[in-house]
This record gives sequence, C-alpha cells and structure tokens, in this order.
Amino acid sequence: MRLSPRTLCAAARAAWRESFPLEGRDVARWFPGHMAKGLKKMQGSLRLVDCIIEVHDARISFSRNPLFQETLGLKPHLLVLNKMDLADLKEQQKILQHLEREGLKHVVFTNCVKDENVKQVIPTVMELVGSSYRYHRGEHAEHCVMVTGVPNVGKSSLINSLRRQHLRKGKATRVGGEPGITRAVMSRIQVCERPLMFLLDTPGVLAPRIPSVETGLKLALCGTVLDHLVGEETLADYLLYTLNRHQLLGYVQHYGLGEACDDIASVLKRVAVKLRKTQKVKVLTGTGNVNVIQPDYPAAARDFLRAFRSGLLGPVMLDCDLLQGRSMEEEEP
Ligand SMILES: Nc1nc2c(ncn2[C@@H]2O[C@H](COP(=O)(O)OP(=O)(O)OP(=O)(O)O)[C@@H](O)[C@H]2O)c(=O)[nH]1
Ligand SMILES: [Mg+2]
Repeated sequence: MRLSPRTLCAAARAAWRESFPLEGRDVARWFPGHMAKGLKKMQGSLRLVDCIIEVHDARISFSRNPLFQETLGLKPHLLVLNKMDLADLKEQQKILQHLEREGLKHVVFTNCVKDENVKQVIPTVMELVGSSYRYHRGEHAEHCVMVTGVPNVGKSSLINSLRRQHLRKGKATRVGGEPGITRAVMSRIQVCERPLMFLLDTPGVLAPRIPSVETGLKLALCGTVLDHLVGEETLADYLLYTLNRHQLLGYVQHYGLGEACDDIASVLKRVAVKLRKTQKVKVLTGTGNVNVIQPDYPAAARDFLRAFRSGLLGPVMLDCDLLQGRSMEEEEP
C-alpha cells in the first residue's frame, strides 16, 4: 500500500518533538566582555554620526539586539536585513508590517556577497538624513554613518559591497565566517563620492541579557555566537528540531538519509558514515585490544551546521513563530 505524502508527513510529525529543552543553559556567558566596551565606544562616537545602519540577519528578522534602538536610537535609523539569499522571504510583507509595528519603518533586504539591493542603501540613508534635524543645520557636505549589528551578520561585508558598487574599489575591512572578526570601532571608510559618505565599521554586539534561551539558540544557529560556547552537538540538535518542526526536510536529501528523523544521535551517526568522518577507538576487552570504528559526532555536527549556514539545506525563516505571534516558550505548560 502506498501512503499519501500527507499521511507520511502526519506520521512523521507525530514522532517529532513538540518542544526543545531550554532550561539549564547559561545564555549570559554568550556575551563576551569586549562587547560592552564596543557598545560604549559606539555611544561615544554617536555625535559624529548622521545616521545608523543596523545590519541584521534576515533569517532572524525579529531577534535583534534591543540595545541598538535604546542606546543609539536618537539618530535616523535604517535596518538592513542581510543574507536574504539564505532567508525564506515568502512572507516578506508580513515581516515588514511586523517590524513597522515595532517602530522600524525603513528596511532594506540585501545580499552583500552578490551585491543585491545594496544600491538602495545610500539613497535611503540620504532620504533619512535629509528629513532629519542635522540636514537643516547645513554644516558639512559629507555624511558619516555608523554600521551596527550583532556579530557575523555582514556589517563589514556591507561596507565592502557599498565600496564595490559606488567607488569600484575593493575590500577595506576584514570579513570572516566567525563572529568577532571586527574588534574595534574603526576609522571612517569612504563608501561613496557623490554624496560624500563615510561609514564607521563596528564590532558585533550582542545584548548582555539575551531575552530568552530560544532567541539565544536562534542567534547561535546563525553564527552570531561562537559555537563552542553553546556546544556544537546541542546546536546541531536545535537545528534538527527546528528543521523538522518547520518541515524543512532538505537535510534528508542532502545527506541521503532516506527519511526524516528527530533523533540527533542517529542523524549525526548517518552523516558521519556518509562523510566518512569516523575514528578508530581502541577498546580493551577480556581477550585483548579491539579496534572499533566510531562515528565522529562533533565532525558530523560541524558539517550539519556548515551546510545549514551556507544555504545547502534550503532557505529558512527562523522567526516565523514570532510572525504568527507565538513563541516556543509561550507554548510550554
Ligand atoms: N550568504 C551570505 N553570506 C554573507 C552575506 N553577507 C555576508 N556574508 C558572510 O557572512 C560572514 C560574516 O560577514 P562579516 O562581514 O565579517 O560580518 P560582520 O557583521 O562584520 O562580523 P563581525 O565583525 O564578526 O561582527 C562572512 O563569511 C561573509 O562572507 C550575504 O548577504 N549572504
Ligand atoms: Mg566585521
């Protein structure tokens, strides 16, 4: 008998976890001390700045750092939702409406690797600055913009992309796949000639109190926290839970698993075998030493996370629960 896809999905869903254990995680440790310093320095440079560009990851549009709006909120503000190539933006209008309700009226989605939509950034900044108080003082012809955001969302990539677009110049600031690449609030980097505009690159800053463990895990999944602080296997488990919960089953095909599964140990085992990431371990038995082949679980977890982060498992919108007005923590009894 052949089962319909709907029946298969229903059967699979029944076996999937309804929630992820959130207790006992020390989210406070995920906020390193240098970030507090960075934020202070940013506040210090604020008077030199005409506008703030807050860069954030489009896959977690609502899990932003509230501190940016609270401490830097006096200046005109543009939200750049970057990595749009990795985000599921089917509900883009709803996302924009939700952000507008939070007071964020100026939003641009970008891909700073392929320079998509980056051309919209400077005209929007000019519009915002033009309608602000500073413009009417008519002092300087040049504009200075501070780029803020949590780690690893593409702040430095945006600066480099703007330079490619408007100056036909190469890299001015270092980019990297890990959080914490930019460490200091840097000197001004020119990104445009007409209008003359300079950008200040800044280090990524997480909120000292991440509002919930769930938000912390989503931030970590997008690479804004160093993986080892959360634990690669925990993170891989949260990824599996999230993908199954949203029925994003691209990982099944990517790793040739045959079927979806909600048990991380068994998924990582099969991933390790497929990637030949196994290790020989000596086991002492009563009759002597025996070499046993074991799956390399940490290596499989790293590959699973890497595949997700580079978009190989398909686009995602990790904050879609918030779009529908419910969170996992609310659902718990
Ligand atoms: N897929 C994709 N990757 C991007 C995009 N923008 C940046 N990246 C990648 O994201 C990683 C982080 O980029 P950075 O520009 O260093 O991020 P940052 O916000 O300056 O990071 P910190 O300085 O560590 O806070 C790099 O590997 C970039 O290549 C994008 O639009 N799409
Ligand atoms: Mg940077």
